Amino acid sequence: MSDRMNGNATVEQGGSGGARWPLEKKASSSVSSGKQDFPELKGVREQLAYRRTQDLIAYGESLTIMCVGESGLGKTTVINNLFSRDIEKNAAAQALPTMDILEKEVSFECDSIPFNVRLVDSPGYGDVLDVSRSFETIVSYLDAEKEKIFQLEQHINRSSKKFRFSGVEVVLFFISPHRLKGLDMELLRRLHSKVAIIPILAKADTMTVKEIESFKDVVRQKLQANKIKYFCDPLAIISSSELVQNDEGEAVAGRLYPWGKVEVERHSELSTLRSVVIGTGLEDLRRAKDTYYETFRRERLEADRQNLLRKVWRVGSNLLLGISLVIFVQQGGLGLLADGLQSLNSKVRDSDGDGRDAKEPLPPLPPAPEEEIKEETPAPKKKSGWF
Ligand SMILES: Nc1nc2c(ncn2[C@@H]2O[C@H](COP(=O)(O)OP(=O)(O)OP(=O)(O)O)[C@@H](O)[C@H]2O)c(=O)[nH]1
Ligand SMILES: [Mg+2]
Repeated sequence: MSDRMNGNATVEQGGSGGARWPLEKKASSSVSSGKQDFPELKGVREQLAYRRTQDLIAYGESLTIMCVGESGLGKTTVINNLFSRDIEKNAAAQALPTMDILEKEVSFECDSIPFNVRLVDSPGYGDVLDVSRSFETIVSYLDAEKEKIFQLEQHINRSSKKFRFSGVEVVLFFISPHRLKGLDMELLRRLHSKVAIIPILAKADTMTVKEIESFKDVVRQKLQANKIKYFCDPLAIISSSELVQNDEGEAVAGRLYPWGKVEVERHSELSTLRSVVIGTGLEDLRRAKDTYYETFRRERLEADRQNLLRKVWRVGSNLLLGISLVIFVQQGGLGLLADGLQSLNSKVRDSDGDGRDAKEPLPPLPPAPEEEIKEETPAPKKKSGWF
C-alpha cells in the first residue's frame, strides 16, 4: 500500500509492507545483520506470529469507518456496498438524504478472523446555507469519540468491551467528480489533524479513464500544496443500490445505462478500498489513530491544567483577601476605622456646608461699597384715553 501521510507524517515510509516505525526498523536491521543475541530463542518470531493469529481468531478485529462529503455523492450507497451484499434490503432504507449522524454495525468473517465494523454515515453538506453547522457536527463527532476514550481511561475498572469501538480509524472523504471544491478543502483542513483520511472520487462512472487519472493528479497536488495529510492515493469509487447481471449471469451491484452497465466491484476501486481498510492498511490506520489520540489527550490535559491553575489562582486571591481582612480586624483595624469615620462624620456635621470648619474665624467682610445717590427720574406719565 502506498502510504501518503505527508506533511507532518506520523509514520515513516516503509518498503514493501507500508509504513514502519523507527523501533521496527532498528529491530529488523539487527535481524538482517544475521546476529543472534540469544540463540536459544530461535524461532520466537513464528511463536509470536502464531500467538497473534490465535488472538485474532479468538477476539477478532473492530474498526470504525466514517463517510464525509458533500450531499448526494453516494456516501450512504457506498456504506451499503462496502461490506454488505444485501443490496435490495439496503436500497429501501436509503432513498432519502441522510439528516443526522447514523451508525451501523456489520460483522463478517475474513480468513477465519471475525470483523466488527462500525460504519458512520454523516449528513452531506452543501444543500444548507450554514455549512459551518454541518462541519461542526462532523468535527464534534470525532472529538466526542476521543473524549469517550479519554473518560473511559479515567475509570478504575476499564471494561475491554467498552473499548470495542474506540474512536474513528478512518474518514472516507467524498469528492465530487471533476472538482475538488473550496468547501471540501476547508473541511479537510479541519479534519486532517484529527483522523486518517482516504480521498474518494465519488460517482466515478461519470468520468472517463483519462479523466479519473488526471483528476487524481489534481487532488493529490492540491492536497500536498495545502499540506493536508491523507492516508493513501485517491480511489475512484462507483456505488449502487441496484443489481445487474454480470457476464457470468450473477446478480451483482451495478448501474444500468441506456448504453450499457457498470459493476461496482469490477469497474471501480471499491475492492481496493475494502482491502486497504481491512487488510494492508489496518495496522497503519491503528497507529495513526493512536497518534491522533495522543495529540488530543495532550491538548485536553493541558486545557484541564490551565483551568485548574485559573481556579487555584482565583481561590488563592480570595483567600489572601480574607486573611488580610481577618488580620486587619484582629489588630483593631475596625476600631480605628470606626474612629476615623466618627471624626469624619462630626466634621461634616459641624461644617457650614461649604466644607469649612465652623470653629475657624470667618474672614473679614469686604468694605461695603459707597452708596450712589441717584436722583430718581420721574416715571413718564401714562397717557390715558384714546388718541
Ligand atoms: N452515477 C452515480 N450515482 C450514484 C453513485 N452512488 C450513488 N449514486 C446515486 O446518488 C444518489 C444519492 O446517493 P446517496 O448514497 O443517498 O448519497 P449521500 O452522499 O448519502 O447523500 P446525502 O445523504 O444527502 O449526503 C442516489 O440516487 C444514488 O443512487 C455512483 O457511483 N454513480
Ligand atoms: Mg446519505
